[in-house]
Amino acid sequence: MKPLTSLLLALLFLSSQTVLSFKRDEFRNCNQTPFCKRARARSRSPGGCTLTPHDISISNGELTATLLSEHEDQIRPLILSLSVYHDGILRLKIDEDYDHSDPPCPKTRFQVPDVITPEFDSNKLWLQRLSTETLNDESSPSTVVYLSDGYDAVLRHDPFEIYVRDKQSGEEDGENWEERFRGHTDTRPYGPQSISFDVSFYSAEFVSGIPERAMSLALKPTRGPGVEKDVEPYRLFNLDVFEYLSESPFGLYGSLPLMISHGKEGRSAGFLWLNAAEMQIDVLGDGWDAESGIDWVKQKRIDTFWMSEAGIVDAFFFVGRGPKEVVRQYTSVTGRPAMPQLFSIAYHQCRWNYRDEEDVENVDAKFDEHDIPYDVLWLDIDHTDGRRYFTWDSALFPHPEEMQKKLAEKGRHMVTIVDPHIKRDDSFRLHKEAAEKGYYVKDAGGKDFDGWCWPGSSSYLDMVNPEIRSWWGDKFSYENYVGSTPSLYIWNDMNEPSVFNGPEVSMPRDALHLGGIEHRELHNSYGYYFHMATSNGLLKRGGGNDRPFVLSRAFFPGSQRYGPVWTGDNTADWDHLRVSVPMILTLGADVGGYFGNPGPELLVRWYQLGAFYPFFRGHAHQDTKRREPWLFGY
Ligand code: NBV
Repeated sequence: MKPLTSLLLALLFLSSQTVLSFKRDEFRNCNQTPFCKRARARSRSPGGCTLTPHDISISNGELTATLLSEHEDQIRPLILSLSVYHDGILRLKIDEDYDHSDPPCPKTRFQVPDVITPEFDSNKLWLQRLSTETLNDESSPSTVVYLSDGYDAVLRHDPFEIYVRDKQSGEEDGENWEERFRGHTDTRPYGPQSISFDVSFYSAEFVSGIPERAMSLALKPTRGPGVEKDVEPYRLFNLDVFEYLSESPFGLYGSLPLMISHGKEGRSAGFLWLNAAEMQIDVLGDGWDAESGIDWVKQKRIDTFWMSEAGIVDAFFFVGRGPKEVVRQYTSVTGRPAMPQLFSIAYHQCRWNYRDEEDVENVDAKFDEHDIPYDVLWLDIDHTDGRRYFTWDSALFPHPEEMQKKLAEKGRHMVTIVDPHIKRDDSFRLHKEAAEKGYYVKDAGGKDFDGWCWPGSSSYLDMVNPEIRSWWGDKFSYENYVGSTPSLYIWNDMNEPSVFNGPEVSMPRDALHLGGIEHRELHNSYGYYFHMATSNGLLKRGGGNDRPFVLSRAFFPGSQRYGPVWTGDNTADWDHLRVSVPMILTLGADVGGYFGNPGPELLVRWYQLGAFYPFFRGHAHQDTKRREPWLFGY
């Protein structure tokens, strides 16, 4: 028997309605995604791993080993390291051994920077010794590492597995180089480089996590008995999904590769894979592996299968007495949520768009007239001069400072939108400077990437580069953002990034970032770096004495340090009201439904529920009827 509340990992590394508008065909499914199709087609079982650990030893306070495959196609060995941190957190890293590579490796795999907090790194416990034991009735030995007073980490040699053991219980593609999707060609200059592995959650009644998707909190099985053949794995790939469906597992604007299990004994476990490339995850239903002889009822185990297009294994295992403890451990790795501005926990009023200064003044006055409390008024993309962010339309918003001051006198704030696509217009200073400094993401041919978004032809800043983030941050100073005042805060939208004419409405995977990193390797973190740069800019603007407020649509682990996120463009119907509840257990949602027109009853109910959302904002699409709360005659 395997121990209670344990996580197990076996690795396989490969080298190298209104709703009618949701267009499923615009996006890839698993069969159209070579790494996913190939990984899913392979047979899985914990015993099916072909890797074996060799030269297990301690180096730098960590357990290290070399992983060799029995397959002849293993191009270079893999290096494994297991490290232990305060609070019983286990970290597993696996990367290729570039030093013993023949032929020499042209490129190292991407490791996501700037997510793990420096404090977490300093919490590493220095391993002193390892013990090798033959556990229970197993035939092969295991190396055991002390994790905490309650738990050990076990590395089983054959078949290769890593799991967390509760001490007290005593239990234990078509592989072409180039690849095409809907007329877009991905050159894949480094060929296929995917990773996949199994993770099992013991004593688990259900698993949740891996937002964001408009469905129940508990994740339903995607494979196994009774699950239809064409059910897709859960996909983590930040996308701008137009008019998304309410009861659908389809992945939306943000990605958190964190899964949490919970069992009847009140124990929870968590697994985080820090990897920013596209990920797909299967949750396997009871009895998926009928031949294995596993008694699923007794086992109370949930098996999952994780696949990613690129990157390395950098995984964290958490165990605790409930989800709260797991989340605490998770935030000790990726950072605690930012302390919100007091005003930001109250009601926000938004619309695409409040037309002009007079409209702003009227809306503000009506709240007072009807004695409805509100704290923040928002301006969407059309307050700018031709969607050049940091500017104002001089005919519609000629006096931005005065407008903000009038609100501020009543203790109210304003939020303006700043998106990541920069209009390619030489008379726009921001663009000129960015182009001259070489700050844009490059296309596969090495030119500034040029994509279509709200302002027309646009380029995108390479936010993974700290120098560019710092330059961007300076744009929020009062001198640079002309017309801004201390009561103005920011909203980052479209940062998946959304590119209207790109594959799946996003950036091509072979676009290039700092140091030749391909976009495919960091896609899910692009919006995170943009959010980080904006938030740090506001911090600088306030001389360190003001808390930033920056709302972001895209997210990744660590986003909680920089500000709130929300569920994007939902719809004014009852299903979207309902699904907003499981969704906002991880995020916030537009009150009233973004698309469509809510009737009075739906809007009232939405306000009643929204008052309990962590981020409470009424918002609507430009084609909807005006719906400020006093317009409904109650
Ligand atoms: O900036 C316009 C909208 C915004 O109102 C909304 O909240 C975002 O989620 N934005 C998306 C772009 C277009 C939506 C159809």
